[in-house]
Amino acid sequence: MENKTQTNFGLMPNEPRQGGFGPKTDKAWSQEPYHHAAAGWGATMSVGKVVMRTMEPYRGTRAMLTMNHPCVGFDCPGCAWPNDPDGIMLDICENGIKHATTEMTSKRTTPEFFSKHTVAELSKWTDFDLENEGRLTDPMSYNPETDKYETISWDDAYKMIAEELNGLDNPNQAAFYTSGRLSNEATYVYQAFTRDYGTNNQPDCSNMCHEATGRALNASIATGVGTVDLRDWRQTDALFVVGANSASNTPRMLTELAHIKKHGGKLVHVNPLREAASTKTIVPHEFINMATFNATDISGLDLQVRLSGDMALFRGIAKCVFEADAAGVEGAIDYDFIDKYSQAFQDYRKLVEETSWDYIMEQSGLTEEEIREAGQIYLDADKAIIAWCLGLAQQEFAVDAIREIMNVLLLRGNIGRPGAGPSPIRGHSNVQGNRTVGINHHPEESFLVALDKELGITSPRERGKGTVDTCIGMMTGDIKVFIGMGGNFTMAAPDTAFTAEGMSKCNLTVQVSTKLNRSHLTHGKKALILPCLARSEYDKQAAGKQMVSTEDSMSWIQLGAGKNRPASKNLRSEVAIICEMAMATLPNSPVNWQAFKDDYDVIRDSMSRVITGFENFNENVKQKRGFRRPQPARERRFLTPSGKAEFSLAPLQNVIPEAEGALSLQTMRSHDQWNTTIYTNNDRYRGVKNIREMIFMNKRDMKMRGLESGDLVDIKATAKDGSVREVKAFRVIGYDISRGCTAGYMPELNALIGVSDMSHQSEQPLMKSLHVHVTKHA
Ligand SMILES: Nc1nc2c(c(=O)[nH]1)N[C@H]1C(S)=C(S)[C@@H](COP(=O)(O)OP(=O)(O)OC[C@H]3O[C@@H](n4cnc5c(=O)[nH]c(N)nc54)[C@H](O)[C@@H]3O)O[C@H]1N2
Ligand SMILES: Nc1nc2c(c(=O)[nH]1)N[C@H]1C(S)=C(S)[C@@H](COP(=O)(O)OP(=O)(O)OC[C@H]3O[C@@H](n4cnc5c(=O)[nH]c(N)nc54)[C@H](O)[C@@H]3O)O[C@H]1N2
Ligand SMILES: [Mo]
Repeated sequence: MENKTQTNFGLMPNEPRQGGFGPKTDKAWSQEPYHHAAAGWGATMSVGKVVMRTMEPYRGTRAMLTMNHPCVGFDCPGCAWPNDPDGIMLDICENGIKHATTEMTSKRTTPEFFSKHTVAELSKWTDFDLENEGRLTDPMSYNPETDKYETISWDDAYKMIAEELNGLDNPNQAAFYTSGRLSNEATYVYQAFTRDYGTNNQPDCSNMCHEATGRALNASIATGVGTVDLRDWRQTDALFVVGANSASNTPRMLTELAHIKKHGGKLVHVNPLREAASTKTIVPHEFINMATFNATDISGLDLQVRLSGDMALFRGIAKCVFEADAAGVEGAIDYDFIDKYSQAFQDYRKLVEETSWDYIMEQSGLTEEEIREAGQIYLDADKAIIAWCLGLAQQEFAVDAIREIMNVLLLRGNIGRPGAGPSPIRGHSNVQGNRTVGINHHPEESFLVALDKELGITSPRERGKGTVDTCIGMMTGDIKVFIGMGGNFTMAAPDTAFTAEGMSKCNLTVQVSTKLNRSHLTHGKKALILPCLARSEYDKQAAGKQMVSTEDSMSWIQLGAGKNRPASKNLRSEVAIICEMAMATLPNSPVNWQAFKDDYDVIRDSMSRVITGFENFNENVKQKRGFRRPQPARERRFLTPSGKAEFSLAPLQNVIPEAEGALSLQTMRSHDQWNTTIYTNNDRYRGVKNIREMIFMNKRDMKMRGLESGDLVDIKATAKDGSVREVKAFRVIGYDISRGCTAGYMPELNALIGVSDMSHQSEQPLMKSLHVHVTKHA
């Protein structure tokens, strides 16, 4: 079979496109250091532009005022940062507003639009242009004869899905993807449907995001999530922020950084790049400061580790703690905690002692002095929190690295007491809730037992396929039906051309979406686009207006409801679409899908009998601020096999590319994008304008290669299996980034990530640790 290239699917143009997948541009690109504070007026102006472009100033403003007000408004569809537990009124941020207002656009992608454009033609559009057509209005079905999407009734669409699913030899030939936007209620019925149908093939965006976090924390302390919340943040003495670009990706976190600093707490930023959140900010709530450009200092110790050098840094911090203990510093190690609650402490001490400073320095890319400074900050703090995001979770040895962070926290009993603990920062607004309520391709037996008992079904026990295995399965023919609840699988997954080709081989692809994206164009032989309500819109079912819940990064679960009129009369809610799919596909199901669809309280009651911590769910979630999910580890009950918190004993692996001239490459987000949705070609805090097809490189590394800022380069990535992928004619830009490291944007650079190039610890694709060669464009 012919091996398709990027160009076949319009994934990468033949000609270099400076704006990448963003808007086309011939404006001059530029990059210069950004000297202003993060947030503040730059943010305000940028919001204004997006609101004007989507032509929704009124609805945008109204949305802003009700967003993140539990029970009154809806949860911001942006990131998973928690709402203010003490109730500051305007708990919103620039990127959340942008996100919500683009959802509320008045533009529509109608059947008339589809009648005017073939898929072949749309494939040549940029991803920006596709989404910029606005909200999808009607169910559409692909017609291979015309190469166009045509209208289909909802009933006929469900019939097609049922026929294809029931026509498979085995339910494991279907895969059911979830993007982290789905509410708890929709997620719960979705996972129940796929298990009633007969498969655990539940790839989700977590497989690319925080899978490593869940695995590491479970192994160490028997919980998949962080143990702190914002009240802990507000009383901590030291906060480590590792591998997160909070000014762009969780802007509301800036408020907390400022708060910690103001109260005398210490901040340590660990990042190969100097990101905006490590300097100064204007707290979005403080309007007087905004008006007077009065920035708050949020600087701290900045540690520019090499890519994946974090584990070595934390090993070094552990060394400092052990050294202080040996020197007789009282309380350096919390022996009460160690004795009572932990396992394998002495083995860990030995391991740390055996790791040399030289190796730690080499692997972290930091000096001993820098690491000792961080160690001292850690030792001086009675209460410490370590927070991390993708810079850590997407590493090859991420599970080991996160467990090393846990080791460091355990040494000083920094868990299960106020102001202390691990604090992973989640991405999508409900990605954490998706896991809590059952999306998992390797579910726990206890969950399946409870689910089966509640619903009268027999869930499959066989491990399902995650994201990478789904990509491979589509290519090998093991997966024949792909159903995507939200998201943009083709562009989010690794190895774009491979994934696109796999999708095109499926018998049926179904995308439940709000906007047109490339996953609709890299479709199966049969293909459906099913348009759904967005979170900002009201959802009316038989029992009246419905509310849905989400869980934030810090385990708070809240209820919300949209207020806006749906973008089209022909939209259905995600819950309704899933229940209707289930009823069409499984006519003999013991589950009362109709009751779930009619009244989401019924779903919540069912969840309360299945999910630990969800007892009295309907009642608890309807409290003014919702509730925090109970979590044994927060109370120092560690439900690991040993009943104790487990020190991990992983050796420090080499993270430096061995091939001559090879550099490490990480793929990250710009300020003006939401994953695969790109708003503009700018990246404000990194000072980048009008360009996305670029990589940052340390100036000394450029000099060694005879490169100057602005030169066109080709980037070749070598996967672990030896296969090579290449993108051409990107610009290289000199930047303050650690030696040997480069950085560019996802999803443009996903083309470089081999599909099988994943972490053997987490099954996550190596999105932050590619090995590349960069040469002048030939
Ligand atoms: N505006 C906006 N907000 C978002 C998103 C968005 O696309 N746009 N996406 C959402 C989602 S789904 C997620 S998961 C989160 C992602 O939030 P982030 O994790 O902040 O996302 P990235 O842009 O991938 O940035 C990774 C950061 O880690 C650093 N980094 C890379 N490699 C390493 C390393 O080896 N060590 C260390 N210490 N640092 C490293 C990078 O320099 C960068 O600062 O954001 C969420 N919020
Ligand atoms: N190279 C590289 N690749 C990455 C990453 C990286 O750092 N580097 N990050 C990974 C991470 S952390 C993540 S989370 C994934 C993101 O992967 P996804 O979640 O799959 O991608 P998104 O771009 O968030 O999805 C955008 C689409 O979602 C649909 N959508 C928006 N709102 C709704 C809604 O309310 N309901 C429904 N049904 N659909 C909606 C719209 O049609 C829109 O086009 O990408 C991963 N890919
Ligand atoms: Mo994510």
